[in-house]
Amino acid sequence: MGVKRRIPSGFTLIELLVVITVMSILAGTMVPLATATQKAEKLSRAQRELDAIGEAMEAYYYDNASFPASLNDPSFFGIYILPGVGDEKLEDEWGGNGFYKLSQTTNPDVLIVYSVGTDGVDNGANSESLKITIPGSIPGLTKTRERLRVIAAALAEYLSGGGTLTGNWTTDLAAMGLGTAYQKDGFGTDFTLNASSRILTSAGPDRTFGTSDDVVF
Ligand SMILES: [Ca+2]
Repeated sequence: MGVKRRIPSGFTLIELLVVITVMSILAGTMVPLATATQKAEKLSRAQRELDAIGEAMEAYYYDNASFPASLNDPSFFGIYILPGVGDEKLEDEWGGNGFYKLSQTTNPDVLIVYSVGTDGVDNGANSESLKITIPGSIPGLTKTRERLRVIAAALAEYLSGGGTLTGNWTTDLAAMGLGTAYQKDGFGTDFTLNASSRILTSAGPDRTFGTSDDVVF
């Protein structure tokens, strides 16, 4: 009767343990590397998206003298920004399915569009670091100066043609032959025209006359 010899398995087991150990060490170094790469890609993608949103917001402000209430506002979404074009998205890279967040102060209007960041927690616009700040004063003043130039030219022509001013802005504007498109500055506030000094004034970004940001022409 032959005695069945058991195949010694100890050596194989040690080998297996070594292989497992080596693999786990390798996996342990590769996973953080992959994670770091993914994180860097997400960060740069988020920055690109925020930049694109910022540009679209400036264009929106130029046309509307205010910022939209939200990113999916129908007057903004799909008109000033087309998600999907140029890899642009409105969804926060770390916000689940949520959009990037908006924080707005007014008079002067400043909009901050921000991501909740890698921790996925909304710590507020001031605490978050991945954000873009858009001052409405830049597009607003561009529009204000463009309108002032047109009004000043029309005013000069009107006065040289013997026209007189009443001091009532809408009346004088109509008399100059300009439509209501020129009634307001780039912040949605009516210009004023002093009938005697013939000075045109915009209340500026703070929408208040008599402050240092007034634009006088
Ligand atoms: Ca002002």
